[in-house]
Amino acid sequence: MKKKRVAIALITVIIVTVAILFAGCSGYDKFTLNGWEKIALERMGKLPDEVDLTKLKVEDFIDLSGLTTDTYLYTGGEKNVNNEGWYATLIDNFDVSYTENSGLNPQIWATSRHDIRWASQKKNHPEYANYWCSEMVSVVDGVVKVKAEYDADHQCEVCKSYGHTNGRFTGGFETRAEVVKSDGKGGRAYDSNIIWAQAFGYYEASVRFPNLDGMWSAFWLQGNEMREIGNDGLDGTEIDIYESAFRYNNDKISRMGHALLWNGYGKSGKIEDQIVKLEQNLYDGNFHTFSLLWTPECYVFFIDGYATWATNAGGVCRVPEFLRFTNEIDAGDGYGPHGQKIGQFPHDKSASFDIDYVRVYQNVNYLEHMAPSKDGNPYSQANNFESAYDSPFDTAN
Ligand SMILES: [Ca+2]
Ligand SMILES: [Ca+2]
Ligand SMILES: [Zn+2]
Repeated sequence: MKKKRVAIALITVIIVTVAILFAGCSGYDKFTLNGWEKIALERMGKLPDEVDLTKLKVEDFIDLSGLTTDTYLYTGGEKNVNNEGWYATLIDNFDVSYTENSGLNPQIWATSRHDIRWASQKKNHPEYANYWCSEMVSVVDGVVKVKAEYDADHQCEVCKSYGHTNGRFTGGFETRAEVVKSDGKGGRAYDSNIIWAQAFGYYEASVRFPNLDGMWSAFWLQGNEMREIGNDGLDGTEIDIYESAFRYNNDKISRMGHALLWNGYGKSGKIEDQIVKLEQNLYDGNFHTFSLLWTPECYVFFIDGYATWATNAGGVCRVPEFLRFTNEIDAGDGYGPHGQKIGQFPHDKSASFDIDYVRVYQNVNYLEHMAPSKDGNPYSQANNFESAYDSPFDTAN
């Protein structure tokens, strides 16, 4: 009996030692929550040393219980608000396929504009250019599929009229319609017509990455005023909930990038980003969830339901932003976002970025923190979701 206890104690010591050694070299992140874990801790009534900060879940931060996960669009009037003030605003399970609009609900979505996304980086290979085309987007069995493939004889009428017939084609869809017009100099310009936008709230999508060299996908938010140089990120911030440029993992650990970009993209542009290391393999061929809690005080990012980054960089955006799901292909340089080497897209293979659902919720307590709209009316398509913020350096709209 006594001997057995000693043996058990010894085995325990060995297991604990091995566990510590593994934890020491595994490289899984502690995750950088910058103190915003206090939102979860206060709700749970716990102290920081009582919880594992790598295991804080969405439901530790917010309570979405009692709210629908069925396809739904809030268009005004009665709200079904739960105890914590949350209500559903936009839920699309893509379980209804529309005859037009690549199968997407035209009340919510438009496909990203037919255009060149990245010019070829190889002079002798103009066909390495990456083009976006609506015809690459379809809704199949409750899933949006954004295909990516090389096409030497692309037949889309719009793409053909632009001379985009030989290259790497993919696309995206968003809650904004870009409408082409003349730039007055024989070229193309675009109106950015927002179909649906929201400031603050909780945003979640379940997606499966395209699994080929030279590719990445993204779930991100943008506003029409995010190029305005004044007001830091308050008048618009690109919020990259994720960008999947981390298929190559030399140490077999999954990585993912979150990012915030504000004050435009030129010299004035500011960026704050975070690359997190994960235990789970995000390239296992399954769907994974990526979500954002955007409060008036901070942003909290989640992967598969666990908080991976929190920050208030740029000041927190106070204007409505539209949603984007986009698929991208390298244009011969073999590099993707976050400085990642992603390889060359193979011309004899195709891949698909799959989106199973999108869920967005709002909280009644956040509404008063929104910036006023330009015309004083509620934000809507009528005022193109434009805020009263103005900047002498405005380079957008
Ligand atoms: Ca700004
Ligand atoms: Ca679905
Ligand atoms: Zn096209």
